[in-house]
Amino acid sequence: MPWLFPHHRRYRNSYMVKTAFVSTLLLLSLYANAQVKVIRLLCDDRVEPVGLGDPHPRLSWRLEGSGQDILQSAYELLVSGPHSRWSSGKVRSAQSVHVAYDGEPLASGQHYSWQVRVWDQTGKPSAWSAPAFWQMGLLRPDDWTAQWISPGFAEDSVDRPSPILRRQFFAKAQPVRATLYITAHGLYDARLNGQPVTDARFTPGYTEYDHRFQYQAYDATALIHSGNNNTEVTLGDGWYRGIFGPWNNPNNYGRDASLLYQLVIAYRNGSTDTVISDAFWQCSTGSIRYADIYNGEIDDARILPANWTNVIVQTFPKNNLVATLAEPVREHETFTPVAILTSPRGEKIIDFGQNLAGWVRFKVRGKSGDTIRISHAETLDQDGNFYTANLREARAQDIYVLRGDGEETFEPHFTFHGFRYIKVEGYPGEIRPEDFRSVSLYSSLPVTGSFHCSDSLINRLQLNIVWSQQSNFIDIPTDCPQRSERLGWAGDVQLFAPTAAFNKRVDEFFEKWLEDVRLAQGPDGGMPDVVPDIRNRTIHRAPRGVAGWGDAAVILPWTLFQIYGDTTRLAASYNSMRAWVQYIHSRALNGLWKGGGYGDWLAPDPVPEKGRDSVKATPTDLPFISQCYYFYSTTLLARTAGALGRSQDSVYYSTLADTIRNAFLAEYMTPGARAISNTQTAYILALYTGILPESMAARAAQRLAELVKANQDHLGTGFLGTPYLCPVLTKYGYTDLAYALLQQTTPPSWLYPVKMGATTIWEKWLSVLPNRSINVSSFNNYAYGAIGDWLYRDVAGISPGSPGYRRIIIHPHPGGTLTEVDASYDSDYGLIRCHWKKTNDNFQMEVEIPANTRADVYIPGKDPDKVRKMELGSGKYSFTAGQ
Ligand code: RAM
Repeated sequence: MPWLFPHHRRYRNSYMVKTAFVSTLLLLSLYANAQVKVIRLLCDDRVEPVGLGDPHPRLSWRLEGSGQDILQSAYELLVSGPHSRWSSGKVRSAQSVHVAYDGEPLASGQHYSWQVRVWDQTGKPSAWSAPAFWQMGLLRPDDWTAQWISPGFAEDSVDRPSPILRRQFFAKAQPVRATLYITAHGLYDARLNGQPVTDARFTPGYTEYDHRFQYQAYDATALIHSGNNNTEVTLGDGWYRGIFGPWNNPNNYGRDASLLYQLVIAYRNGSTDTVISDAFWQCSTGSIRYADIYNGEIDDARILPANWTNVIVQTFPKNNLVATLAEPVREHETFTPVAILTSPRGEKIIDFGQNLAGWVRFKVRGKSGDTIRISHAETLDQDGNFYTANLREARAQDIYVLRGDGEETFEPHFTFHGFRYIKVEGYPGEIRPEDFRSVSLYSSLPVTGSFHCSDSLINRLQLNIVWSQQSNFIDIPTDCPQRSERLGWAGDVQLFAPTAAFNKRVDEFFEKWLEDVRLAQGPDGGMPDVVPDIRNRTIHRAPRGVAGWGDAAVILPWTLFQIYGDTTRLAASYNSMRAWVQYIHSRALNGLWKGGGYGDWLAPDPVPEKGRDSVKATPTDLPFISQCYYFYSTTLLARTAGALGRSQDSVYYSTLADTIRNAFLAEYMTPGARAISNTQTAYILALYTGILPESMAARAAQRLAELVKANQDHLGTGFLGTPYLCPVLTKYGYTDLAYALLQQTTPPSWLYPVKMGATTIWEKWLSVLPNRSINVSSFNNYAYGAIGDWLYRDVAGISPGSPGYRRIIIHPHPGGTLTEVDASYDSDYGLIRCHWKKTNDNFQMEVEIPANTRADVYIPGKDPDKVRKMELGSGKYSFTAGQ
């Protein structure tokens, strides 16, 4: 019995000795001179944002101090703007996250600086924090004096070079502040005096363009000088008018490429100049001869802009412009080639070692007109040849034509590819590894989580999850970065969101997407299964109301609320959540919703293998699945109503949930908890969603466990069942079985792809068969990466005990062959960490709890009765248990 607490007394002794000793030492030094510090000031969850659209920005800070049990008892905020000053006064409150600014109305374009100080639990004040700032965006349509402009020349409707728009302007002095507000129909690359204004890519981002365009605001002070200046903006087709969507149509949202540009230059004497897009701009085209998200980019470096002509002023609306919520896409890691190969077919191939979304940057010397073609692929085929069959219609090729004047560097601008390998054609001279880099591109969300354990295959799985997350977070959450799809599939989003939120800070990113959900939802509450809803532009009546996909309208806001505790945001989604439930409700008959759609998408057909009898998978009944989701969304809506103080709604939807449950039990379950679909997913959904009464849960869980065992410790689940398989097994006492599934290496399993060399999560359990033949699919789809939530939550044991982690649960579940796990999550309050280690003699656990929170810490024992629980305040603790 290596790490069991032999009996209660012994356990108490070992804990008391250890922690009492530690705390005594700390307390002595703490109360001698400790003063709490206030750090990491965030405004609307961002560091010093420029271009804020929120009239009541929500301010957050962290407390930092040595010792234990730090709590905030009061705070004071000070905000100073150009014409106003606001002090909150001393507010007796523990709130340190999302405190709404409540001073004078904030003015368009203005700069505000702010500071905060707090009082700790003993009433001792901190010093004032270092100042931070935010800058407002253009809040009203009238604030835009700029006009929409488009090139004045005729364009082809598909094969068109990227327009360049330019203007010269005069600055009467060196500015003290210059801010550029900018957006486009299409994508933009803006320069001032030849310098890029930003390292953000694919701006202004992808939204429901029929309803809204984001604009961005940039501090351009350093790029402008006294005297003559010039500015130039290149426009790409992007999501707006490039080829995109299920039928590969161009011009989905419009045919024009247009720019809206407003540069406000402020001088020391208080005066300002504004440079705007208007009829005085000129246009031409340059080296970018073609650029498209799916197909790639053609750059002819010999071509310089010439024949500048007039632009056209357009009357497009400006009342649909919105400030940008989320961090932009930027370039991130670069990879050097790990191998340069010649395939059996004679192709020159570079392997960068990591599948990702991005592009290749290379250097070259050659003659003017030499043409290099770079093709992209995620994998090689069974024989080692370049494999592109899974790209569907996406050409995914970049072409560069050389100027021929010495060393040239190329990287594209308005496309991205999902790839690990490239095929190089036409490269003059030898292909040298030092001349090629793959560059990853993704939304720059702060990293919040880390998970490491003693099993290197699981560590690679975690890394693959992170890579599939970032490859598919390119302004919108997508299903794949490589083929002619790259759509915001709602089911994938809601299933993966909890995992995504451990790895990175995702609230603004998903909130932006949720705003599009609200706009895309029909007046009847019906949810498209893809948002932005491009499918309804190209397919007549694309599905609405798909179980598990449409439910993202409810599940995602609720999930975000659990993690970030932001009631303002939850309230913003409330109507949309209710509309979705009403949509289902109005289509249900006798309490039953048949639903439609994809069911347990891509659930495996187990492939017979040597030494293992296969159990033929029967798909889970679609109406059964739909009913579970009907119940789940209704229950979450009732809870949301409760959290928002809408008690009538809460009662109404709880009662409706009972009706849904009763209909379910009558139609789909025997009294002995046998489901009409005898599948893992059926039991998983019935248990996870709570539609099964607790009285039936233990038996249903037992049946689930039996099904897993009958499948020789293999999962049999698709998109909907997989995320909750291990969590449900843990909840009902089958953690050992969950570990058996996690550590399984034959297919279908999470580690089979890892063993096959995967560097991202595959869309299918068997995207590559054991004989290495390829089963056409995406090699980069995060859906099955949803196991990550269980790794953090149950294996490492970190989860919110109350919305936003004000209260924390630390409850690790050791198991399998793991001897050590070290994981952390950087919550709004600070770092939460749990590190456990199992030796032959004992179980050791180190825990870190941030200031201004409290945690319920569970110390595992060998059987569930032996788990010990204690409540702790902030600090670092270590425990040793057992002999
Ligand atoms: C495919 C992808 C995507 C999924 C849909 C239903 O396009 O697998 O992830 O949500 O199908």
